[in-house]
Amino acid sequence: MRRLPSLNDLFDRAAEAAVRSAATRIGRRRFLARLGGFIVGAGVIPVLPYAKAVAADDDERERDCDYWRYCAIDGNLCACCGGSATRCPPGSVLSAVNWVGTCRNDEDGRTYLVSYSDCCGKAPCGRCRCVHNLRERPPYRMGVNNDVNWCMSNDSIGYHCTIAVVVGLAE
Ligand code: ABN
Repeated sequence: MRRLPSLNDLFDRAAEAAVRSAATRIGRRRFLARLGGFIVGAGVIPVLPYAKAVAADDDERERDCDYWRYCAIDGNLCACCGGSATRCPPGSVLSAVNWVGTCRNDEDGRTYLVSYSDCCGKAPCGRCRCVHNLRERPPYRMGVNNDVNWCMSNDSIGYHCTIAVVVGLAE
C-alpha cells in the first residue's frame, strides 16, 4: 500500500522545489546573496521584540520623576515631551548654559555629576513636572540653582523642558 506523504515531506519537497527554481532563475551568486540575507534576517528578527522591550523599560524609567539622575532637577521631563533624559525634543534647542547636581545611583552606589539643561524655543511642554532640590544653592550661585529659566541665554528664550546628562563620577 502506498504511504501518504507526511506534512514534513510536503514541506521538504515544496522548499526544495522553491530553492531549485530560484537558483536556476536568478543565478548562483545572487541566490547565495539572498540566502545569506535571509539567514541573517531570520536571526535578527527574534531579537527585535527583546530590544524594543529594553528600550521601553529605559523610556519608562526616564519618565519617572524619581529616576536617580533627576535628584536636582526642576522642570518638565523632556522624556515626556518627545525627547529623552538626554535629548531635546525635535524643534527645541539646548540652553547655552545649564546647572549641575550630584546624584547617587543606587544601582552601583556611586555618585555622579549630572548636568541639567533646558530645551528652548518651543511652547512649554507642560508634561511630567518634576522638582527636586537636593543640594540646591541660593540663586546668587546660579550654576547650582535650578529654579531658573536657563533659556534666557538663548536667542529664543521660551522654555520647553529639561534634560539630565551624566557628566562623570563626582568622587
Ligand atoms: N530650569 C527649569 C525652569 C524653567 C523655567 C522656570 C523655572 C525652572
